[in-house]
Amino acid sequence: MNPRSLASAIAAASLLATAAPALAHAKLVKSDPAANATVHPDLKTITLTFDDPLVAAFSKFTLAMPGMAMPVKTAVSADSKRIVGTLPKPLMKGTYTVAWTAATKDGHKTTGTVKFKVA
Ligand SMILES: [Cu+2]
Repeated sequence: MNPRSLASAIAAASLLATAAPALAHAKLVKSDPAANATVHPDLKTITLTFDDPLVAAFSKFTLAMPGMAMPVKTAVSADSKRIVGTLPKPLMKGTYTVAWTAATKDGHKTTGTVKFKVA
């Protein structure tokens, strides 16, 4: 490779490196309850925190016990980084799965789950 094409290869590589963050999708950075935590039945809210601002209309989560959906009302926080779910009533003892969808302004959606226990 001559120096000139090497230089353009490096330029192309650094362009790719620069472009990468723009392609990044929202990643879950924190959850409350934490993954696999055991919490009390009087849990009032579930909060998921992401690394990128979310599009509120397409970002949410559901809550379920094995074979049974549980009511939860979700909303995206004012800073757009968190999805907060409000629980209308105390939870039964058992294992719960939070299944989330996080949408970012680039139109990409990421999904994932967080499990926790109520005891
Ligand atoms: Cu993306």
